[in-house]
Amino acid sequence: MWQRLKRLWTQPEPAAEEAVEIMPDNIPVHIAIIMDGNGRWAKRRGLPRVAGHHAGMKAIKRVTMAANDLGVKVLTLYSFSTENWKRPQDEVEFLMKLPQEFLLLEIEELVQKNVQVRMMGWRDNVPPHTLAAVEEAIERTKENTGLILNFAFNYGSRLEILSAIRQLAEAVQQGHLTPEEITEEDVSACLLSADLPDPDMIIRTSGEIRISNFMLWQMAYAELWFTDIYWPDFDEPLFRKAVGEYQRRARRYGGL
Ligand code: V0D
Repeated sequence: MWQRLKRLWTQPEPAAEEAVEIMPDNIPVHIAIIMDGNGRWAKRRGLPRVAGHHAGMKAIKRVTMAANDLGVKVLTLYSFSTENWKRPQDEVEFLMKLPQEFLLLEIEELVQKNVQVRMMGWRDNVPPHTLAAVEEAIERTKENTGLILNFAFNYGSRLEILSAIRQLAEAVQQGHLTPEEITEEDVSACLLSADLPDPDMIIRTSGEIRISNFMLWQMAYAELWFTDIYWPDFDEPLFRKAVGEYQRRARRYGGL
């Protein structure tokens, strides 16, 4: 009884949102999401953490389709950080099976909906079976011209910036340019997101108000949006609420 009541009290509201008016102009071009709260979602239900990761995968499908319908061009999803290797080995092993499972279930629809899959992160350390599934999805969708579904996977922003610094230092040492000649564009071009626009909006779920080593350089002008809802409960109405809020902010601060 107590357990049941505690669960009722402490669970976040299901994301029951009123329909939000969205203007067809001024849709954010690039939305990046920190998909937090899978473990807590599971704990609240008395389920193992991995059940939360699995439910989180279902939310990816919903949000991808919602973003595609709205005409968003790039959806970046932070699915695994370079620090996540420190988690218990059995959890890491489970996580490394999710890309395969996700792609096995969803690839046909992604192909059919004109979605292009990409990976932003370091390929080394990723188990071969995981990487093979990701590379196959990238290959099968590379000609698609619709939404870019960009998985930040084995990604960390400081390491990304450090790598850019090393590339530029190397170029200076080789005599290709001087330190004074280095531009912001040069730095952007050395990042893993080189061929993508900067995110217009960053969403983090599950009540944490931090950026946690995610797209630190690229987020310079991004609107930040936070919700207490756990990632597995994130749905289309809540996604549309976030985009509506983005549009209200852009109307207030833009155009001056
Ligand atoms: C667990 C919530 C899809 C976040 C979503 C290994 C944590 C479910 C992918 C995926 C994960 C990655 C690359 C790709 C296709 C799919 C994924 C991880 C975790 C980290 F090309 N879900 N998902 N990757 N979870």
